[in-house]
Amino acid sequence: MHAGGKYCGPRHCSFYIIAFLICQLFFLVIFIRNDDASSANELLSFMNESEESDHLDWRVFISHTPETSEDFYQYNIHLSNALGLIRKLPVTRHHSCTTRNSILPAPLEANVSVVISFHNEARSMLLRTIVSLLSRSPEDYLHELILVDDGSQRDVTLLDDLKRWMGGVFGSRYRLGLTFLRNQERMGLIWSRNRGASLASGRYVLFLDSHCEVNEGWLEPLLERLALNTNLAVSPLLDPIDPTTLSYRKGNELLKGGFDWSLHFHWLKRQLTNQESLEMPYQSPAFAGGVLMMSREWFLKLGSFNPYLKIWGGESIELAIKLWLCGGQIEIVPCSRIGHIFRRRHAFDFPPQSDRQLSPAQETYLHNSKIIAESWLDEYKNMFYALRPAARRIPLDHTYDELQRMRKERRCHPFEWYLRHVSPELRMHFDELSATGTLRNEDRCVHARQKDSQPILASCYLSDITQWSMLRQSGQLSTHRELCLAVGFGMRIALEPCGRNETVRRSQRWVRLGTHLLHAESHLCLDNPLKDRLEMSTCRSHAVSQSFQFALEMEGQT
Ligand code: LR7
Ligand code: MN
Repeated sequence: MHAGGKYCGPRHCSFYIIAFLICQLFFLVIFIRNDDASSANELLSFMNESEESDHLDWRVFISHTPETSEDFYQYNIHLSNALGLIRKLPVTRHHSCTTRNSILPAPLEANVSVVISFHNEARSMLLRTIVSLLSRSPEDYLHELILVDDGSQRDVTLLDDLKRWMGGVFGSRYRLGLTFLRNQERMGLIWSRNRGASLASGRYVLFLDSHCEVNEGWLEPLLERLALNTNLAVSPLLDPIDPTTLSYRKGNELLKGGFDWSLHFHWLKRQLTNQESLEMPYQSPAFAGGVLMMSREWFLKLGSFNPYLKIWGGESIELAIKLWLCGGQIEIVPCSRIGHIFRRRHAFDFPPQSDRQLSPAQETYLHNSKIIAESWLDEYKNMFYALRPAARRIPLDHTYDELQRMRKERRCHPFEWYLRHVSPELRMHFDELSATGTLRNEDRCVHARQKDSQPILASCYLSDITQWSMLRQSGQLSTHRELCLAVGFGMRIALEPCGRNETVRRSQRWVRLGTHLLHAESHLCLDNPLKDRLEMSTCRSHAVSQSFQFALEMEGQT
């Protein structure tokens, strides 16, 4: 090998060293500039100053929102348009969340695919959802955004315009994956979210409504919890955004997600234990509504959202039940905050269904609930049917073989386990009752109409026919609105707010003698002497007019 060329002398060497240092400096400058560009401020100012570039300006994008009536979106559209791309949000989480650093895995092991399905969403609202996500998530952990336009009707160019706008802003500068999908026909949010998730490639998948604003530091606390347990699924704490004023308020940390025996979602109160503080993650029987994040692989293994559920409703309850029963857990993480507009009514129609007595929205929800009951509730499904008798009439066009196979393969617990270990509230409600459901006398049922306090007998097939609960301890007979059947002045039957103190309770106490309902204080029996009337009269053991049956007897079932 020759000397010369390959090895440097002192003069040459200093030249190389200086050149090397200059290169380093050059790369450092580029690196710092890039790093800056990824910060939220830079991102926002770039979006704001983008008029000179050739992509669609966001103000133009919003100005193409079709003219609609005020209640088309069920929120204040003018205010939403006026708010712009992003706004400062109040800090709603506990101050300790801001001061502590989350311990996170490397980005490649913890990156997130966000799936947003929308149907008839206003441009400004959807944009704010997306921009809040992009500017308040650490870039390395946000893997991709999958947007599904679920057959929006008025604004058919929205998705294409959005593609142009986002392509212009993010096209060459970010590693963020962008997928835009459109269902030509509306498929419902459950199917659409599944479609999005099936195309995702991040470690985790997050589902979000299209009218949310994520708050500062929302992602890190969720990632931190998920990294500790692969079978965990998490929800942030939801901060409500008012649909009229769009004001962003602080959500309640003392609530967890749950559902009742009709399979309706409810917030449940929780109590802090001695060692617990408000900002600590806590277990929850169900998700905080529909925002949830979990391992994509685990989501797919559990069969995604049940694909037989239609349009809207029940999917997060179904996922919660199967998660808990098949080896997972759910936590709500109060250091993670996401704002959501809670609308007073649905902002969309439901496709027509077959049952004349139910609205399409009711029937769709009932259909979905029936699938959950049949798939997961085992013998407790009787409780569901007792409270939602109309569900029996709803036809289902599939069998449960696949799901039962999954339950077996994954050795999922029976529903009993969920009652024992996950939702004592649901179990307590079951244990509290001695009978429930409609209360039938021959072919008619005892019905408490909204407008008056005098119950009558009505067709058992009314869609809102009253469901009664007979409380084991107090003997009270209550409706779901916490009104109790009582006997008042002149032996008149009336509905009163269910009493908690002894005196009131005594006048609301009923004793069951066979199928008779005996009022404890007056010793008279509930009777139907004439047409739809209800009266109190002397008990006669064989009187058919005094015979009342509940849809479900719980005696001996616990
Ligand atoms: O046919 C439809 N196709 C859709 O893509 C109907 C709706 N959608 C979209 C819609 O545009 C919205 O983005 O689906 C999303 C949810 O519909 P909303 O916002 O009209 O209803 P909601 O806020 O009452 O939804 C709650 O219940 C749903 C039941 O299926 C889902 O679980 C939602 O995720 C749930 N939302 C929340 O709990 C709010 C939390 C924020 C989030 C995410
Ligand atoms: Mn919503």
